Amino acid sequence: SFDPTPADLFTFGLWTVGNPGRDPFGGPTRPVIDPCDIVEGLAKVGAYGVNFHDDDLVRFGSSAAERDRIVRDFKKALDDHGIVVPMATTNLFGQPIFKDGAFSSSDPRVRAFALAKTMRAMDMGVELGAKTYVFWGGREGTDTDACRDPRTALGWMRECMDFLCEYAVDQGYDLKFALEAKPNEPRGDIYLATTGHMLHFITTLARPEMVGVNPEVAHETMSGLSFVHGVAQAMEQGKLFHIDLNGQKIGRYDQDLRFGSEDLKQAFLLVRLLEGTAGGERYTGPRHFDAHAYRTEDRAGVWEFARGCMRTYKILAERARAFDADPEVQAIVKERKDATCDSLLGGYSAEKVKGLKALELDVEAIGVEGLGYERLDQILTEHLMGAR
Ligand code: GLT
Ligand code: MN
Ligand code: MN
Ligand code: MN
Repeated sequence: SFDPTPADLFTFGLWTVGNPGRDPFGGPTRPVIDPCDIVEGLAKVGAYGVNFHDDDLVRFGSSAAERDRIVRDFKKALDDHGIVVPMATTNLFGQPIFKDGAFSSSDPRVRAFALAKTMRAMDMGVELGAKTYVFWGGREGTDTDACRDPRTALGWMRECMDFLCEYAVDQGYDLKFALEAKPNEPRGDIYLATTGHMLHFITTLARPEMVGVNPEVAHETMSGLSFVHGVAQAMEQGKLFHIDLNGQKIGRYDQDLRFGSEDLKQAFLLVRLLEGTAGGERYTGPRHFDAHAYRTEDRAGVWEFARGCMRTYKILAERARAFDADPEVQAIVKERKDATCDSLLGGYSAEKVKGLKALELDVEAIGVEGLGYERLDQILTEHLMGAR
């Protein structure tokens, strides 16, 4: 059955199923719901976990006593419904103080406030069980690059990330960080625009082993890039710490649509990669949906949306298994062998240099060999359409 169960590790953010349907041109179309009711709803649809920003759970400006009461109630709801909190994050974009960035703001008061807010949010996340901490720097960027040297901004961002890694270690937290890229929106240009930028930035940190990425389908697609390639690069380096699944049309604003509702083929190839049906290592972390229902929907429509994300993922996983088990597919993609060339590839040696330069290959014959990828892609399409 394609009905989701907690064993599937599907998670949603409070801000996703709790999204009231506001957009830049119109107010909410759905009432705000209490985080505890969201937990109950998620349990009913078969989800595994819930993630949140500090401000999703405890309204900005709440007193310490209010915070403690909210956390206590939320914990009880989690226990009552068997829902876990795998990931938490900080809202460093909503308040006016972050209008010109948080960690990259030119104002040291803003950077200091951002650090303090993040540490408090980390404390709360850890208290509720989070093992992964996401950083989405939505305001870390510019509307006019005349305002600061981007190199200075990157330095400040590094300084803050290093500070927070030390904080986590100092507190004895069992926490890894996952950086989420986006090219633009809400800023004209956001620093570290893609997962590739993030992967390099991580190598410049003081504790690179603590930090990985949280790629999002919509964000990489906005950049016009292959999401599958970005995720694969992160996986190959052991850096896929978390993932934001959703749907997106290329060249648009950040749509955050139901998973698989756009570019089903890319979604298929993504699930195939994550599930390792072609033989590669499987992603074992939570499958997080950072998406929200159409603004046209009421509460029932929101739960329909949530079920849709999860069912589509499971159906695609089943389709991917069938595709990779298809003998015709295996025949086309099987590993090619050539004893001479294989012995000359791999690690460098002076011997191999000689061998490679002396190699005589029928370049023309190889150049005209057909690879069968038209057939392969058609088989993929037919599996996807349920015709095989
Ligand atoms: C915001 C953003 C998402 C991020 C969230 C985590 S906040 O909804 O659009 O892509 O993942 O900060
Ligand atoms: Mn996201
Ligand atoms: Mn979004
Ligand atoms: Mn998004």
